[in-house]
Amino acid sequence: MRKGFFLVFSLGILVVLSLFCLGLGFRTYIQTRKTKFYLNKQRAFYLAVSGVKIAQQMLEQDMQKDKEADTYVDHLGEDWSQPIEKEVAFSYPGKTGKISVEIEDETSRININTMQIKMLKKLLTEKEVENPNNKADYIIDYIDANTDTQAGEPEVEGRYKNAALSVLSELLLIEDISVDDYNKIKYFVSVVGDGKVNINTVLRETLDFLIECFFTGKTEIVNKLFGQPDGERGYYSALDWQNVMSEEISSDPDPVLYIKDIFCINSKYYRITSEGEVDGVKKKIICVLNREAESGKILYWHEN
Ligand SMILES: [Ca+2]
Ligand SMILES: [Ca+2]
Repeated sequence: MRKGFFLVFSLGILVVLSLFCLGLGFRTYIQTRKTKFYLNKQRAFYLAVSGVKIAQQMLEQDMQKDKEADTYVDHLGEDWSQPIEKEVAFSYPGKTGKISVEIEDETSRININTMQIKMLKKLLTEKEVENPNNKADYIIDYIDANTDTQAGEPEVEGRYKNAALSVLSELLLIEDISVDDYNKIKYFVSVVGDGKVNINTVLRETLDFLIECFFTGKTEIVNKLFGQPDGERGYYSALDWQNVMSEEISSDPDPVLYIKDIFCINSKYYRITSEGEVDGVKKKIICVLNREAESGKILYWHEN
């Protein structure tokens, strides 16, 4: 009887101990995996940061090149606009990481802070945002210094910034603007720049929209303007694109007059998207910088 009891008791202890060891082993396994994950995440982050540095250097070199040639032009045929993929080897063998970097010209988009209300309403309508007119009013009221709403009522205190948006996602703080609305317009607008759009980097869709704002039904102007005069080379002077437009709208005495403040041929604001990857663990940095500010001043920085 006693013997049996001891046998069961010993077996019980053995089972408990085994379970404990298994649990401990599993916890250690999880802990090791977690540590490895965070270590790789950190490595990926440093790779992403060096990707940002590479991009900053490329933009700096481009600025120097433009300065030396005395042609301040930024277009999609330049080195900075080509995506960069780089394998990076670590100090211990067999370990590598990857950096992917993309640079976009922020002035290929329209600055929402300086947009006329008519234009903003048109953009929201075209991008199929619901209640576009009301939402454009809310955006304008949020940004403009004026403290009366578009409808003429006094603005409710605290609901409006009455200053320019600092980051585009601030749109989501505005009454009625949903994530869905934001996603519909985010590729066409920016919050930096003097309001001019770089005709050498603009998206076809944005160019379509801009021309349509000024010359209804004149899509042939877009065909002529886009990608001219020489594929990806871009326009080297404002006169180049103005001449193309004048030829196209000869019935109008001075079509360029309407839009001379809409386009430019170079840019100082750039968006860098840099991703580091180590063992399948990724870290992404998105930042916007003013490359003409001392040492490329970062205006916006986001990590995920
Ligand atoms: Ca350039
Ligand atoms: Ca206001």
